[in-house]
Amino acid sequence: MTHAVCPGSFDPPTLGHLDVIGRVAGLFDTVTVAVLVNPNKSGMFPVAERLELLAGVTAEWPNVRVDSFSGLLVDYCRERDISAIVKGIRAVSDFDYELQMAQMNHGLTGVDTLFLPTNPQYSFLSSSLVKQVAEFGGDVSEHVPAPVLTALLAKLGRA
Ligand code: COD
Repeated sequence: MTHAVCPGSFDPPTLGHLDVIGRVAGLFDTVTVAVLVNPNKSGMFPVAERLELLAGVTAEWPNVRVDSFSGLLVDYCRERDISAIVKGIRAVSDFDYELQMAQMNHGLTGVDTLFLPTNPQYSFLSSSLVKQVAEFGGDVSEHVPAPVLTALLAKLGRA
């Protein structure tokens, strides 16, 4: 059984995240989408709501499950026998930091990180840009799944 993790903040999940998760679901027997619980950063969406949104938008892939974690990602992987971390790469700027994390994580426990290049249509897309555009009244309907858009607009009082 091959088991990969797609870790992230997912605050909120975007179509870029979803594209990567769907492609990973086709490559591994089981995929866990793991949301980091960051005690120093609450984010716009509480972790419980991110998990609920992720569970809904990944329901089409039966081998994808969602979970949250705190602490080191490598410990999470070791405890669950996860053999690969998969990250989406949007640009060279992503690669710089992701490479450092991948090498640190490999050094810590030997877990490997695989990089999936983003689908070009999502290469500029990030949760923070989505939030910023939505906060100032811009249309983000082409960048997030419908349930996320509904939740985002409700949060901004524009439901
Ligand atoms: N297209 C493709 N991929 C995308 C897109 C897009 N448009 N947007 C984001 N992604 C990818 C990101 O590159 C990333 O791989 C993943 O989706 C999640 O993105 P985010 O922005 O939701 O999450 P991040 O980057 O904030 O998550 C960082 C982690 C939580 C993975 C990281 O900080 C971590 O592992 N923390 C745990 C503590 C730890 O172990 N630290 C030591 C690291 S060496």
